[in-house]
Amino acid sequence: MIYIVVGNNSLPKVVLTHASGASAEVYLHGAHVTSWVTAAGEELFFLSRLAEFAPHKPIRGGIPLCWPQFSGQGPLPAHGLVRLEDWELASSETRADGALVATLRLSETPATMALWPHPFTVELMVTLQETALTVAFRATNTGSESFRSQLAFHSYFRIADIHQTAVRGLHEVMYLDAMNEMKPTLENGAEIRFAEETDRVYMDTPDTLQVVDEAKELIINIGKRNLPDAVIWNPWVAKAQRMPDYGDEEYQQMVCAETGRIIDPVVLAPGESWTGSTTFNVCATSG
Ligand code: TA6
Repeated sequence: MIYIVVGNNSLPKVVLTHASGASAEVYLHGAHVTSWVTAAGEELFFLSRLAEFAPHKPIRGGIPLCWPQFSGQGPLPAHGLVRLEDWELASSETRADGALVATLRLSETPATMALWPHPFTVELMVTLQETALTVAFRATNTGSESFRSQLAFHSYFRIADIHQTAVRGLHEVMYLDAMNEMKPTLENGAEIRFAEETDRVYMDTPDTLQVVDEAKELIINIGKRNLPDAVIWNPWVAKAQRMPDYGDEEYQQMVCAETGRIIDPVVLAPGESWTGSTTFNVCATSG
């Protein structure tokens, strides 16, 4: 089933409940996925206990959509415009195989045009299956001039303990280290572990990576299409204390493993569209 309910702070959210018991939630505010619960009852996304559900504020957790700009890599607000706008539920369907598909849509608004003078239509297709969640983002240039755009699914994963968590799949990949003036650096470890603030943009990455939650004996597999880059982020202690919508201790229960097109932005000519997608599924490491 797919239906709209009143969510936190009276913001509307789309709820998808699969026949298997799996479920997902997407706020119309920012087309922001805030929850994916597996059929086994495991919540895979982190959502801060201090997350603000307020107009023109991003929700801290889930999957913030960063478009047309990633982080501060341009003149727009951090991570762009669309995570701050109210989208609409354009369509919902149950496929013959039982998968649920909700499509959310946003076109330019006076607020976006004031900051970025380009007409556009963006869509987020959320597909929930028994053992997987897929998010697909499509951008269309509906204006008369070309524009460049970056996209990132800024996914916050809920983990039991950052000290027992690793990210795999980025061995021998070059990254830009935001903790060292964006210095190009080679990832020489088979897995990434965390002991300090970590903020890295990995370039031209393989199309699969994994978040390994050793304490919960779970692996979150992340498969991406048309998204060459990945970002790994944990704020650690000092930055966690500086974020008002994030608990001081919450850096221990989350890791961001983001998928995107950041280094080589997409240039869309008038009338052109572009799509990037990511599929998440989870498996046990024991047994
Ligand atoms: O993706 C990592 C990052 O760019 C970090 O530098 C940090 O700023 C994080 O995003 C959160 O950004 P936000 O604007 O959502 O607080």
